[in-house]
Amino acid sequence: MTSSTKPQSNLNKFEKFKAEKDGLAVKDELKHFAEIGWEAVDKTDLEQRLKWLGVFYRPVTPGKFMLRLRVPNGILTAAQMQTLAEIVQRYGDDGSADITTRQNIQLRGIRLEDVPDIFAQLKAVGLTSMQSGMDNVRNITGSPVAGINGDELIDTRQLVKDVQDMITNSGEGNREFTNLPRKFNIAIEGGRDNAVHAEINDIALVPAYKDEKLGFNVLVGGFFSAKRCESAIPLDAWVEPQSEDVVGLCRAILEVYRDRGLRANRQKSRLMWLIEEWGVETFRSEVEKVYGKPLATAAPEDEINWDKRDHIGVHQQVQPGYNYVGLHVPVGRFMADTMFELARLAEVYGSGEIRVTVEQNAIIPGIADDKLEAFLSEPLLEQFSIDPSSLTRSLVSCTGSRYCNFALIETKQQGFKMAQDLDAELDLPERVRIHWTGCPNSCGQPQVADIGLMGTKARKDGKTVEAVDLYMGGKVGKDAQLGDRVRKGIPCDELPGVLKDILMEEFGAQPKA
Ligand code: SRM
Ligand code: SF4
Repeated sequence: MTSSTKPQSNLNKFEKFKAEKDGLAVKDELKHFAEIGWEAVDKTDLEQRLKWLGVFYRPVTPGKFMLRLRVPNGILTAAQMQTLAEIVQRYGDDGSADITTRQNIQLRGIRLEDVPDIFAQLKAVGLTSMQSGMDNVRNITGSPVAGINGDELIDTRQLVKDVQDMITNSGEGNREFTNLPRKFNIAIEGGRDNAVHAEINDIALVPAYKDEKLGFNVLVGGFFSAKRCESAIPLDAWVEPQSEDVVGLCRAILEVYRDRGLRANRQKSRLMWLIEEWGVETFRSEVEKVYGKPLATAAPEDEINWDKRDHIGVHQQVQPGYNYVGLHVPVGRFMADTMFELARLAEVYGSGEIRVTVEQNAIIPGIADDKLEAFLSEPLLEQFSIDPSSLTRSLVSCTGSRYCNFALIETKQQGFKMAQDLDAELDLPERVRIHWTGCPNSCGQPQVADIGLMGTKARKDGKTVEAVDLYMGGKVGKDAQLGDRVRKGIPCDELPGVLKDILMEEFGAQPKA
């Protein structure tokens, strides 16, 4: 059953507009929109359906749209990065790009009338933005060092791409999966350090040996929302690491979610709510029916048994004589010039590839030993350091109020400044991962951080001020676990002092000599 034929009752407004016209339908209207101008576009098409194409109207910057791409497994070619740089460049100071917490890229400053051209440019280099927003499957994440990491168990690159191609009809758009009850996240991890935060995805495949054979254990139902956050739970299933099985299983889970997922209340529509309503055994057997063959039971344990790495700095690849170098991109933000430069460096020194991470940083792989020294003296590395100071190194931030109308606070700029200031004051014995998120939607994943900061408002001296709720105790890598809110409503101007105390009391920070 496709989404459009699903019988609906008690439809909420999102279900109604999806039933009236599929989000993907606006793809054929882009030229018309370009002619009439964004102000004349139907409100639902403008503010909602365009997101099916990755085109986001930004109420904070009307007329300057955000374009969310898909970057499967976080891997881009230099030519793709160059194209993205060219797109952003035409918008001058309005043009920029962000690496997202899903190992993806978003472009800013985009004019709606340019979108048809931009889509042609993207297609020419094999990129797509289809189905990257609203009730669709988001960018599919994988280890950013897939295929180059000596300790890898499964190279996920092709698998991630195959799953994306199935969902998006190779980037052209696929109406089979454009009317899910809600957004949906998939991660496929092939390494031991859980680079993808498997536990916070609706489907996560994690490496596991079953009867000495390597494959994936399957976790389901992880999600964050303003109402509730949950870690994924075991489906008690194991799949072989072949495209047919991995794609088939993802398809089966998506079909069950699409056709049977809860749609009445958007606050209770993510996959976990369905799993809970049915019980995981029933969910598993419904998936198995659609999968069309018996699902193997899970391996007793998975192979996620390392601490999480951040990939910054120089690392030897599995290919002898080659290195990958992780560059710290402060709060994930690029301008056209830095994107051109990254593309150039990847071509001149590396294998012509750039990878991005869920920590919003970049990796250039394939740098031969004899080119390393010259690479490390390139001016871009002064901006995108391979040895950043402690707190800035592990800083992650969502978009915040600069561009996001849900935001209750500004995030990237003040987060970066606070990290820099505290780095200047304190010596830290180990990494402390601080994540900022501008509102309870949790795009900046404060629950996975050592210190998570979630935007809110507080009253101070009779005024409403920007503030944060404080989360602590998030663990990543092996034994990943979500942090909890431990304090509410800390005004942002008091935050540097609060963070300093926490860093000294709980993370062994010492004032610099
Ligand atoms: Fe998110 C909505 C940005 C990762 C949970 N998210 C939004 C919107 C689209 C809201 C809007 O229309 O303004 C934000 C766009 C702002 C902008 O202009 O950039 C937005 N989310 C982001 C990004 C860009 C944050 C970042 O700076 O990296 C991330 C883009 C990922 C991507 O490439 O697709 C991003 N969002 C996440 C994550 C993290 C993750 O996936 O690991 C989450 C929590 C995990 C999850 O979804 O389970 C997340 N975003 C949300 C939610 C709450 C979902 C829910 O079930 O309630 C919303 C609001 C919604 O969907 O109703 C939301
Ligand atoms: Fe916007 Fe809130 Fe997501 Fe930040 S967490 S990008 S403020 S929706």
